[in-house]
Amino acid sequence: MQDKSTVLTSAFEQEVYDGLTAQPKYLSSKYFYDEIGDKLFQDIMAMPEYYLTDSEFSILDRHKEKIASIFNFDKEPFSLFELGAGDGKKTKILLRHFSEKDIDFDYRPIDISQNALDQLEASVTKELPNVEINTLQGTYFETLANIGESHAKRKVILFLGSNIGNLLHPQAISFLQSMQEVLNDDDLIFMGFDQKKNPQTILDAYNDKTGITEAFNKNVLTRINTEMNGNFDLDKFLHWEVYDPETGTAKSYLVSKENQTVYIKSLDLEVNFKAWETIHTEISQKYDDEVVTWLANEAGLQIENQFSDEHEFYKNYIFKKKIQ
Ligand code: AVI
Repeated sequence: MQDKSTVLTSAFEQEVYDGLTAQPKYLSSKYFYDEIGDKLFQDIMAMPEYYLTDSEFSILDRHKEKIASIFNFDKEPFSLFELGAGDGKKTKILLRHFSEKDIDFDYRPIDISQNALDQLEASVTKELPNVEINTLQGTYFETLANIGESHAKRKVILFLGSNIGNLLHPQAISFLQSMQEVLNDDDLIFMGFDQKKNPQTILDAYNDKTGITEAFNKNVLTRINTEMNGNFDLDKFLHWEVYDPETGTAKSYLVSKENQTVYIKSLDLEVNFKAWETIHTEISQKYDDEVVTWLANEAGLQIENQFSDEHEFYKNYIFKKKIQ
């Protein structure tokens, strides 16, 4: 066990300590992402089973004209903020269309990674030279707070990829609330929500036969091994996915295949696993209109419009501040 002299130096260390000493054990999916995890997530998005990316791509392509007319309803200049822009592949559909239609806007992607922003800026400047891009480095919450209500132009905030699905409902509501707080009356939020559907389609998306999702899930253990001097044997854990069609919650686990003890040196922590004991690592929530309406309402927002792909697998909703 950890003695009193061991100092936990980062939020990651503290959360690993808390999660692996809890009953049942858990680790946060935010720690899947490092250079290897980012690449694995890119690979997931390119998998045929992971329908979310193609669905959102198709929505943006099919409805770009209508989306442009809503974003640009008053023909006044606006700023298009994007939270967690990544490589901007989907967003470029809108950027290209807005640029071709001579819509007056500037693009303000927000990301924690300066490297991701530099790459995005370089590719947008090359492919879409008429688009004005101003990158903002920081966490969503810091940067949103800084944008504030004082931003001179009207704001449209994009949050794509159903990233909200990695939050439990109470966290999703406070996240939406923190966005709502920076909105003026004419500002908009455009957000992706993966929908409830045939449970098998969902299980296939999170449990591909090629093992990419398994490697992604296990990357949190790899990170503990490299960053905290741990000795997890990845082969002694199963990737396991469950989906509850009633609540719409997909959950990922790592399941210990045998009785084993893992030692994490930086935490001076010995973790005992019984055979078939679980570590819960991620939720990927699936939604329907009722739940999205409820979340929005709780956060002081209302749905203005919604767009769906042809299979109704996925929806993008436009929110505004609720009229009191
Ligand atoms: C980033 N996030 C929305 C993905 C999802 O679908 O929950 C992460 C992911 N996990 C497994 N596959 C993809």
